[in-house]
Amino acid sequence: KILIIGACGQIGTELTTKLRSIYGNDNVIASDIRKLNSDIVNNGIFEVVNALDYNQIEHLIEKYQITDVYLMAALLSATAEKNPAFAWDLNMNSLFHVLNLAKAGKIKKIFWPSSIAVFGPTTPRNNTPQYTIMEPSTVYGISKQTGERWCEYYHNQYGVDVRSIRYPGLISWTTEPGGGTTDYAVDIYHKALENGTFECFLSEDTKLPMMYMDDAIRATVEIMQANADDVKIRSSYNLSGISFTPAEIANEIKKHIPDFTISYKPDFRQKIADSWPASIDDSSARKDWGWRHEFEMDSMTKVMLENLRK
Ligand code: VAH
Repeated sequence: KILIIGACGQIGTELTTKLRSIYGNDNVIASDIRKLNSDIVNNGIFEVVNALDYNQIEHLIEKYQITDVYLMAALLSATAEKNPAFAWDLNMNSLFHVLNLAKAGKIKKIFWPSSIAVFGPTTPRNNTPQYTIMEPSTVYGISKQTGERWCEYYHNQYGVDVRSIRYPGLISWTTEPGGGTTDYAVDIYHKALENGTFECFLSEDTKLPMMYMDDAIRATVEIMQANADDVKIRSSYNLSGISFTPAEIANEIKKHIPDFTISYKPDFRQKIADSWPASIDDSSARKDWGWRHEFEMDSMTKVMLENLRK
């Protein structure tokens, strides 16, 4: 049985729906700090839980005889910069709770999301390797890098089966992001359809690694279904889909909405984006557990606009 913590968030919503469809509604328990998404709350089992409360999580694990936990609760990069102390508390201590429950033998497998934000301004920007300089300059990035170290430590010292992916910016028409630096790449589609124009908080040539949500969810399911021996990296895997700049995505949208216009007004998030890679080398994920991305910028844009139009 599966427990998803943070089931109403940007990734959690789609992950919960996917896991329910694969493993059945009775085997997937969704949880979040509040009842934030009516589909997730009403279409299966839902529990209110605080990711910072060890006892609450332990209680749910015993109540439903949980074996696998997906810990999706976190503060994203931009929000974390506004509240560093709380971001650190939430992002780190929720992870410790789950790692310690696995160490105590109460759960068997953990999924924990990392991010390309683990890299920093001194990291090689293009085709960033799996193993390279990592000096993240955001609280979010520091929390993800530290989390990766602890995941690997718990695996090596206590045999905890924890699996992780460094997600790029994720783009979806079903759920909206909250508080990230890559959020513009979702908002641009909404604004293109609503107003035909978009003001971007990053500069036109800011290239960042991105991925269509379906690919990211499939990667998550695949790494969790892989044989334990094939998951050789127990910190977190580089994962790559597409990389583009705001100008490039705007041009792609113009193919469907010819009158679409974009303007640029970089804010504090520009500095965060500038500290991150432009593209990612994910050959380890491809080799170890057979990862392949499907969506390119054109196919993603088509699906995004088609579905948002409805
Ligand atoms: C953020 N979407 O912008 C997240 C992500 C690649 C960055 O982890 O904070």
